Order: sequence, then structure tokens, then C-alpha cells
Amino acid sequence: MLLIEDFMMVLKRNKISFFTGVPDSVLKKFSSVVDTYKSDRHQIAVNEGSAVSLGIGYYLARKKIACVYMQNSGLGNAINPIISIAHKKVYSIPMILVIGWRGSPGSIDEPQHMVKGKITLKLLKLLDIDYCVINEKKDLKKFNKLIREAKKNNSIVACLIKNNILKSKIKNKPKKLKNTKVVRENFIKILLKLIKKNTKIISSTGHTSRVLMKVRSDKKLTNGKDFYMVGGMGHSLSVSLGMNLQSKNMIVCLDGDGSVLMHMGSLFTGGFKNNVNLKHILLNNNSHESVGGQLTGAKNINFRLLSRSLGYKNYLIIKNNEEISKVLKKFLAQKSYSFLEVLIDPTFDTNLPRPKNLSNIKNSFIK
Ligand SMILES: Cc1ncc(C[n+]2csc(CCOP(=O)(O)OP(=O)(O)O)c2C)c(N)n1
Repeated sequence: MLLIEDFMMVLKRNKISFFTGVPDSVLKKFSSVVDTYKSDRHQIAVNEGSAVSLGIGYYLARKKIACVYMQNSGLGNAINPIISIAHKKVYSIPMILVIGWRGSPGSIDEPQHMVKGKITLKLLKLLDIDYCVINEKKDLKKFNKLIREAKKNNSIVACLIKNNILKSKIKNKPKKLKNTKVVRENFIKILLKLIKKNTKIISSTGHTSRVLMKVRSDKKLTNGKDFYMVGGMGHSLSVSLGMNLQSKNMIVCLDGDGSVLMHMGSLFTGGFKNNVNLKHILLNNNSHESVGGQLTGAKNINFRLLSRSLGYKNYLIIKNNEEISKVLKKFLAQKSYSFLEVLIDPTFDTNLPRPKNLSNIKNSFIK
């Protein structure tokens, strides 16, 4: 167990004052501290490569070291700017990585996390990044030493934190839920009733996939087949596009705002082909609900203009539960590539199933 207050103190003593990263459930307590900082001290990034790059920019402006946080699954996104810009043998730009270690050996986690968790230390070694694993207060000495090393050698260093290690002196107040918009479960229930038997749904990482699984089994709704994107956050639309180019059946991409932002360029790939059978639905709760509710800022995006300029032919929006059936029917009947934005309220449901037997899911989806 480690108090987040003690962890932050080490960073403070070393005058680390800029933070950027992609939220992670393991680092929820860390997020709850940096989320209170002003935007010149903390910036949530759309993906981990972007976070590393923001850290590089910070160093170029201030000659000071940034702290970049991420889940270990995001190391894949981070590797390009780490190796090609910041690495000791390239520009040698120092940085501190704080990595939430899902799937650490000995833990019980989802299959995709177990795979990444097993190779995380090997990846850091390959990247020539010195690291420490922090489990308790006494490990902070190692972390402190590493930060000094980064400063002295202009190098990247990392600390890894496993699930359930970070605690806080301050109790988080339970989030107040307003429920003025659409409830994700309601929307998914109606979607599953309206789609045809041969429809395929590709659902994005986190709660969207888990709610889809839950609604399907609780309500025994059998129309369509689901492919849950348990990882590969931000790639649901690209997977849907890849299928759509080969298939005549309707494909529904059920996306989240954090996920859309992560690899937003894929909206451009799809836009100009007039993919009649591909229906892109964004469940916009303006947050990374699955990992603690950190804000994405997606409510400030004008998706009507954005989707139109990227080649989508129609944009529809659902703002409350009463509109779901009518607008969704209209959306599914569109004969051109269309974008549906659904304004949802976060629900922070903790009682959601997790996709388990992934090869069965894949086989049944392909059938
Ligand atoms: C590359 C990568 N970075 C971070 C994560 C951790 N993560 C899982 S779900 C999620 C939030 C997704 O946000 P959004 O798409 O808005 O869906 P919501 O959680 O709101 O349902 C994050 C950051 C991840 N799985 N993969």
C-alpha cells in the first residue's frame, strides 16, 4: 500500500511540476490529484504517444522534466516518440513515466492485460528505460534515485504501480449522478431490439463493451453478434471499416468519446467511401468513465461539423431517453454513411461482466 500523498511528495521535492498522460484505473488516485491542477500543469492527452510528445515539448520550452502517466497497455502507443525522439541515442530528452501495471505476474486480470503485463518489464528493458516497481513507501527511495538519474543523464525513467497499491488519505466523495441525458443501458437495449439478425456490432474498450454484454444476457436479446474490443483502444472504427469493405451486412461501431479521440484520424479513413452499411455511433459521456470518469472534453467538440467535414453524409443526435427509438430507427435506415452522437450520462456501474472466453466470442462472431 502506498499513499498517493507520499508519492506526489517525491515528485514535488524534485520540482516535477508538469503532468500529462492518459487515465488508467490503477492510477485513479494519481488522476484525482493531478486533475485538480491548472491546465499549464496538467493536460490529459488523447493517446500515450501524444502524452510523451507533450512531455517532450514541455522540456524543449522549459528545460524541465515532465511526468507522463499511462496504463502499461498504452506503452505501445508511446513507443514511437520514446524511441524516435526522446531516446538517449536520439535527442536524449528526460522524462518520468508513471505506469499503471495491469496484468502484473501473479495477479488475476483480463487476458489482454495478462499478455501485456507479462512483457511490460521486458519492453522497458528493450527501450533502455531504467525502472522501479513501487509497492510501498520504502520503494520511494528508489524512485527518487531514478528521478535524479533522469535529470543527470537526460534519460527516461519509469516507475510501475500495480493494481490496488495506491490509496489516499482523502476519501473521494461519491460522484453525483444527474441522469438528464441518455442511460447507456437503455440505448443499447433499444439498439439490440432494432438491429437485424445478421448485424455485427464492434464495441469499444471499457464499459461500452461490458454494458453491451450485460444487456444482451440480462434481456436475452439475440439480434446481431458482438465483437468486444477488450484492448486496442481507439481502433473500433478501423476494425469496423476493415470488415465493412468486405461485407454486405450492417456493421455498427459502438464507440466512446475517449476512444474516438485516441485515434481520431480513422474517422477520415472511413468518411470518403460512402460506407452505406457502416453505422458509427458515439456514446459521448465527456469522460473516461471506465477508468474513473476523468474528463475528455469531448462535449466541446462539434461532431456535426467534424463528421460532415470528414465525409459522413448525415449526423444525428440523441439527447434524452425519450428520443432513442425514433432517432435510432431513422439513423439505422440511412442509405449513406452516418454518424450518431448519443449524449449519455456516466453511470459508474461497477457490477459489469468482463468478456472472458475470447476465442469463443471471435468464432461465434465470424460464423
Ligand atoms: C491504449 C490504452 N490506453 C488506456 C487504456 C485504459 N482505458 C480503458 S477504457 C478507457 C476509457 C475509455 O473512454 P471512453 O471511450 O470515453 O469510454 P467510457 O469509459 O466513457 O465508457 C481507458 C483510458 C487502454 N485500455 N488502452
